[in-house]
Amino acid sequence: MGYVDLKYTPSVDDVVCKFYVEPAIKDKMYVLEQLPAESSIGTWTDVWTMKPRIARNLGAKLFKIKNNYVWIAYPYDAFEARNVSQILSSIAGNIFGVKIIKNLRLIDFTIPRKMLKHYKGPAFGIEGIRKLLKVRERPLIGTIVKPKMGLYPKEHAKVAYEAWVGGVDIVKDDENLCDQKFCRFEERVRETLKLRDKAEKETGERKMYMANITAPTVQEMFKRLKFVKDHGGEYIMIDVCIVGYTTLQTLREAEPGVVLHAHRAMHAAFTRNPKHGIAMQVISKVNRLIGLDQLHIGTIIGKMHGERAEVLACRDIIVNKIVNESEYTVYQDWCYIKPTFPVASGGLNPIHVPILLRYFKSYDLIMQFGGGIHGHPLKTRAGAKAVRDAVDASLKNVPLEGYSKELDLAIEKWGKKSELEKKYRGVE
Ligand code: CAP
Ligand code: MG
Repeated sequence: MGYVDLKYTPSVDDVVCKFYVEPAIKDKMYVLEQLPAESSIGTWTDVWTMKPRIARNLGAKLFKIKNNYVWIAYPYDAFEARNVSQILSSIAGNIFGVKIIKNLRLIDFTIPRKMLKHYKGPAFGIEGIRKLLKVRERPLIGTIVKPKMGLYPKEHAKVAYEAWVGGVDIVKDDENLCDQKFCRFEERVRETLKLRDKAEKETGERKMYMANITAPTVQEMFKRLKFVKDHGGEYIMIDVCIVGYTTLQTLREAEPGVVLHAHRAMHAAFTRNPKHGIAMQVISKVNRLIGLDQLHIGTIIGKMHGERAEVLACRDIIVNKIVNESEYTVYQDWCYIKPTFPVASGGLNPIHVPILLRYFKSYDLIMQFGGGIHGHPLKTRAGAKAVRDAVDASLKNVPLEGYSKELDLAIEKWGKKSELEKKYRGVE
């Protein structure tokens, strides 16, 4: 059967994928036939069990080729619409391992309106989170308790408290802190939420704690979620790429009633190679679809890999109602699905604040600083104040230098803004 049909026009119900493909053999057309075949109904040879109705109703069609890019339409009926795991098992499954393909990258895919309606999307979204935190006109500030692990529960809570009092809105666990013997989950949550209440009283601001509920089983995750809620927590965090999409759908569909923060640890194992794997745009899309309220998408300027155009494409995918076709995206109308709050994290310090605002061109950004707060010369509280001051100064459009003692000390430790500007020339 012919899987390549350049005359085919996708229907509004098709799932359309954009791939980058490099064949490993000379016969490029053979490869382009195999790609839609293996990701829908085909295998390496004809089979007697194939029926005309299967080919007609469920076969994918490669309908556009431009250099190494191809667009493939998958019929709606090929999918269990409410099952992200099943969708990925087709469009992002076996095809990555087929020998005749040297490199293959899924760049983005369109979710048809008919499929969208099976999903809840974020419960809070950007508006809901701003309402909860009572912060309207500025980016939100977060920190990760450092070191990543090893602190006892009371020490962990104290670091969180210092950060909140210094000016941070949200404190989170690190991705590998779960329920180890030196810092039991329940004791950590109890102690940290106790000090959150104290910080709220003292500052008059809302303060949030994102406990990492990543656990060995979904049941255990629900147990930890319940513990957080029973103790007055309003947020939880999940290592989304590690626990998998079935887990995420299970959690979201249970209407957990707390903000869901998505930490994307492990994503780079499949998103980083520009020629092979699954682009971060795809991860961004499924997280918004399922209904994660916040998602790490990269910083452009921090310690983690992430090209500017891709980071901004991910931002558009999780924030905009309509995403237009571009080099990094396919068309998407999100209809009623709320936006996910983008998170920039990894290697940030206060000097990065104005640069981040210029890159992202929006206050709808959660900026997270781990080392950039707890590594401040005057320790955590001063580090948090330096970040908050950097946000204030940036919003007033005044220089960071001379704004406060804490900010000056941060600049002294991590470098002059002007030097950073030079390094990252090209910021518009
Ligand atoms: C940041 C962080 C986050 C990264 C993850 C870390 O700490 O806690 O996990 O941001 O990367 O452990 O590195 P620092 P990404 O602020 O001290 O770097 O957000 O790109 O997924
Ligand atoms: Mg971390």
